[in-house]
Amino acid sequence: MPLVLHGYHYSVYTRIARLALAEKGVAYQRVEVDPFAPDVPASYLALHPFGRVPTLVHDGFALYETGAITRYIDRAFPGPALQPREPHELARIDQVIGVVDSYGYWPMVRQVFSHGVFRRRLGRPADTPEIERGVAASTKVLAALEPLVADSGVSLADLHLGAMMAYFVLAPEGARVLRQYPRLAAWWSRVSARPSFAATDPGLPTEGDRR
Ligand SMILES: N[C@@H](CCC(=O)N[C@@H](CS)C(=O)NCC(=O)O)C(=O)O
Repeated sequence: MPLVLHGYHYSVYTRIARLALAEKGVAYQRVEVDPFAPDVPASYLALHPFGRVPTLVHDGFALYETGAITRYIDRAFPGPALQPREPHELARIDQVIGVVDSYGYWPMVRQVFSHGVFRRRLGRPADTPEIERGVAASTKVLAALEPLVADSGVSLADLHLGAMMAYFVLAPEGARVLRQYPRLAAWWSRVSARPSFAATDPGLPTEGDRR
């Protein structure tokens, strides 16, 4: 049954879906879509009306929204379960994913990483006040996550948060925030060592990516 992931190489949300597929050991094809390009193909917009990435298409079944995609991957394919069954534990997983989506993505990725790392790599000016606002908002997010992360196993919450943390700590400002939270720092040491993280590492843009 064909399985296709439409996504952007540097997208954290695409990486979350790739992490789930890697943890399950599921083979798939990738189609590259840059959601920031001015000319996102109409064929992609037909799959995702908001023009974001990723979208998963499984044997004709098209699905967007990363939380829905990773839960689908976990339920539809064999391999290790990435969600517990116990209601309290499952609620914590869903809560962490919600916190990351609602409060973490923008400051951790779009403010601290994009301005502190990505834009600099592309030779674009970094907006220092934007980084500072991102650090302040991210500190609140990491403080909230400190008691919520698990200290063993792997779940969809670890993948969701992990994809964002991987970018966040590439900025020295982000790495400094993480050091203030010992449980989270230990969680990150453990989770980032998983083979799925090495297998899905997007790297950083090079001179050739400038546009
Ligand atoms: N709620 C969406 C968010 C996906 C998202 O924001 N993806 C980013 C890339 S990491 C994107 O497509 N951004 C394009 C834009 O902001 O225009 C999901 O969970 O899949």
